[in-house]
Amino acid sequence: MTANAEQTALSAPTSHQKLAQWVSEVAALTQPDAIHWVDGSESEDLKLKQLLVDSGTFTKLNEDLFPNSYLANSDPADVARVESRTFICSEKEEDAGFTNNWMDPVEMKTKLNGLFEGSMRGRTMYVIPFVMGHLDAKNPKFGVEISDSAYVVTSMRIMAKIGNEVLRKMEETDAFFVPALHSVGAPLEEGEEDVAWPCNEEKWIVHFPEERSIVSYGSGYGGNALLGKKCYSLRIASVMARDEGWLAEHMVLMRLTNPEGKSFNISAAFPSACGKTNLALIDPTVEGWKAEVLGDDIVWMNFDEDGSLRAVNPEYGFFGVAPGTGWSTNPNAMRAIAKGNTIFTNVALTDEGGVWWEGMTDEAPAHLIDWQGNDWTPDAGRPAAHPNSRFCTPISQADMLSDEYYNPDGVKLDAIMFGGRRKTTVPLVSQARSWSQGVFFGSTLSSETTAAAEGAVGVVRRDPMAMLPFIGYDAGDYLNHWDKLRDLPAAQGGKNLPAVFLVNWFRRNADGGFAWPGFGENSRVLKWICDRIEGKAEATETPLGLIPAEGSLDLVGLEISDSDLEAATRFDVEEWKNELPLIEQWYENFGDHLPASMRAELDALRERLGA
Ligand code: GTP
Ligand code: SPV
Ligand code: MN
Repeated sequence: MTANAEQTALSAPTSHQKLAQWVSEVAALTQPDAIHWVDGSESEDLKLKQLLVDSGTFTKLNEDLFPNSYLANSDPADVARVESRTFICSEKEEDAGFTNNWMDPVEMKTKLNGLFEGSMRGRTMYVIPFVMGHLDAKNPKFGVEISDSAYVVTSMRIMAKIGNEVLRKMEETDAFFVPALHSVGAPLEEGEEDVAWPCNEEKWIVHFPEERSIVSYGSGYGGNALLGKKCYSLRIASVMARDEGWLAEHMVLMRLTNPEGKSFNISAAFPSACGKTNLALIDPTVEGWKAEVLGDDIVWMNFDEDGSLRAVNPEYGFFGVAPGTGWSTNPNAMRAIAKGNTIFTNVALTDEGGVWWEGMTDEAPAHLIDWQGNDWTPDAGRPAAHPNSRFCTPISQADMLSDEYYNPDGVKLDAIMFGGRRKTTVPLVSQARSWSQGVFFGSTLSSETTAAAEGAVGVVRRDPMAMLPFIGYDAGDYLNHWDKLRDLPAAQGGKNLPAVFLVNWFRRNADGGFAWPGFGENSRVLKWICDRIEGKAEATETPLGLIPAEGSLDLVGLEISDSDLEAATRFDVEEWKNELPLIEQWYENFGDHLPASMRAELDALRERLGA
């Protein structure tokens, strides 16, 4: 460590002893040129953005088109979460379960220590105090990320509450915080010129669930580097939730109000890049219904004294998939983005200093600079934006943000939806008959893979509760935790669990196109769900669950052919008979950790199918 950095570490501007000590240990190990305690101010933010422009990481966009907004193009080898390099290092291997990579924590720490030695040389080490969820929650969830990336600091400032206000609050109670250490793994030698997107070929995204700590090395991309998001709010939080009787989930949170003025709060778990942000920001097409957003990616749920499940969004921004987000499909997202204060990653740059991606407008501009910095024209034969390119925008910029977003107690949840991207088999909407069946829907959730993680795209994989890459412990224990919620609130004087629904916007018609128009038209399904809760909509029994009875799905004004409607909503016994062995096979992975109730649900389904 340079003398300068040593001085700063010693005079840490905090009375939080544990924090001061951790920062000085990390500085001694990583040997940064300087230490910067992030205060979270606007002036600091602007300085960091200028620094990122100077180093070539950021391109400042045209102030008239996108005020205070920037474009970052990443290294082409650092564009998505790296699940193969993501580890849950519990003390015992069986506690990580079959869905996670595992390594002995002592061995892992030795390895990481070697990598972090001198890893911040030539760079500034940023100390970012943050809180996920409300600062005035009963039990605020603090974290501190140490990172050598200014891109991470400016992005974390959008996604979480950071800086002095958080630090002061942590100091008041000497609060526990999750230490989250991040380095891009690209030290600079004396006189060495930096690159626009420093990273390392070797990547490690590591969680220590017992200790509740995170270490990430080698990547600068979103879910790998903004450690408050998936690493803390899902992987570590799911472990906290297991121990404390609550839930940390990969979900949208929204509020719908019917023409009579009654409001319903609904959460929805869809795997990555399967439509959460689009649903969260829905523009309902059904007459008289209003939608408000509370969250688009992560929901924390806890029981109140009445035994009702209450939900909050722990994040402060959207980190949304850009491609497919457009003025016709998602005008609410576009309006939020257009207010500025946005960081774009891996989208294309227009000649006017704006941004473009596939699906933003029907017609592509005649010339662009693509996400890799090359000239691009519509006949280029390759996408201009990376399929997993992202916009990072403050949630407060959404006009449709519900006032309840600011309620630290959260909203009472009326319904939970599970949904995946399936070309066949899964009908538009089905309601579970019981909580157990709802957990069965979640436990067997499946989807065709997308570009949000590395690997092949379009392969069907099971994704329990859309949490496959995010469960911080054994997946069977996780299902048990969900299943047991049935009993939990009883001790508190009653249970009031939300209704559960399975949805699929992505079923195909005979021509291979989407059978259901989706996007704003999904409000028709939401209406049916709310009406079911009120006992106003008719349903038909299927072996799986309850689907809309003829005429109970509001189709007024919808342009859809009879054959498409049939393709989207149909329950097909044969398709489900084919699905059974796949579920059977999936359940084998859980061994004796599979809840007995899930086995019973599968047996009952088989019987109802006559298989
Ligand atoms: P993560 O941020 O990775 O967790 O993704 P997400 O679940 O928020 O996904 P998002 O809403 O960004 O949507 C991903 C892709 O699905 C985009 O390309 C959308 O255009 C597309 N999509 C979303 N909703 C629908 C829909 O109702 N129908 C169809 N056909 N496509 C949709
Ligand atoms: C996802 O992949 O589910 C995302 C993007 O929301 S990331 O923050 O990279 O996890
Ligand atoms: Mn996500």
